Amino acid sequence: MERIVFHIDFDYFYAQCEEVRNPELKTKPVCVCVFSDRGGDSGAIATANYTARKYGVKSGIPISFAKKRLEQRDDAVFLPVDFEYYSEMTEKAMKIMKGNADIFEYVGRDEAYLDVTKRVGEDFTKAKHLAQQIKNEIKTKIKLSCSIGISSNKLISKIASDYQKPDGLTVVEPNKVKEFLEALEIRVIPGIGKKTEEKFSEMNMETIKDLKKIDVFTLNKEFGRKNGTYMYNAIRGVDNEPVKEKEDSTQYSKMTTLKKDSKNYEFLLENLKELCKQVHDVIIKNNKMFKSIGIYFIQSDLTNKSKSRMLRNSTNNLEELERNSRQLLLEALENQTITIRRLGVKVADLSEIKGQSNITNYF
Ligand code: DGT
Ligand code: CA
Repeated sequence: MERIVFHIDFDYFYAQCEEVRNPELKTKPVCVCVFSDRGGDSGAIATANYTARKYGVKSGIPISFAKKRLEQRDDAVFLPVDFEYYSEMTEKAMKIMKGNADIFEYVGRDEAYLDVTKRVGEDFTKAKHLAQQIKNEIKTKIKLSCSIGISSNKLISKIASDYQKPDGLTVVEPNKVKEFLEALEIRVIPGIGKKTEEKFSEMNMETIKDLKKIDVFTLNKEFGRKNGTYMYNAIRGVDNEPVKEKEDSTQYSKMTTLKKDSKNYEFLLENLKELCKQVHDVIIKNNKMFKSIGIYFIQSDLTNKSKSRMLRNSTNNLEELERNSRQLLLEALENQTITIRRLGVKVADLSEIKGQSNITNYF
């Protein structure tokens, strides 16, 4: 059976999120910066919008370089990262994509694979329509643009989603794979880094078509059996990796609708404790630690409110979760005029517990 797989990747994600909450930024070069704690301009660019990229600004370069490159643009904007806000956007985006997939695999904060084989009845024309619908739904609901690659496997779809960015939609049907790949530069193959590319370049090999002249034995000898075979297959568009069900696990949250709308501390605290326990259970079950804690309200007029804080160290400790949530609740209630209808607790900035050294945290 021929599969149909989407790879969806959001365009200039952090910078686009910033444009969404402040549309005036759209015409300006926008750089999202990770300022280091040394002060001034020390730190690096996380990402930049396409206007800034025209001037050579890209992920990873020092903020000072970016400023230099944008010297002639006095409208250039440099914003600090706001991970919490981007996580909220990720969550919304993933929800829309998940609703449109037979199998949904979360990859990273702005990236996912969808197996849609069944719902489009193995039909590429229907698949293209579905992709357009997903793009429209994302645009209408959360105002973001993304690029989608469609093919019969994850590898080609990933390459295809990057083929026409931003706001791209690229379909590579099985009978077009050879033609599509051969024209591309070697570096589009995921996993082929700068060094490998240079190595081939020295051998006068620039495109995938050139690379096909090398047999699998030579590739294995040069790169080891695993990498060599991967490369040999990848440039021929061969990839059998299934799309595996995986959800966004960058944060866990639990929410409850209160028995009555209220802004009474004691009443809310009771509910909050229960929510902390539930979130903590999920954390332990998944073998995780968290570094940030948040509480959020949906108020009686259906508006939202949230408050969060970052801990000094990651933890999976229930008391710490309860204590911080309680403080956040107190702070939030300080000037609370309206009653609260639903209450939630969230932990984020998760990390994996490695080894046994943290076992005491369970008790
Ligand atoms: P694109 O997909 O080429 O239109 O642009 P982005 O910005 O979406 O790039 P992508 O998909 O590689 O990365 C997604 C987000 O991850 C990006 O908006 C910011 C973050 N990111 C990427 N590279 C870096 C980096 O080097 N440092 C930091 N702190 N964040 C990064
Ligand atoms: Ca992206």
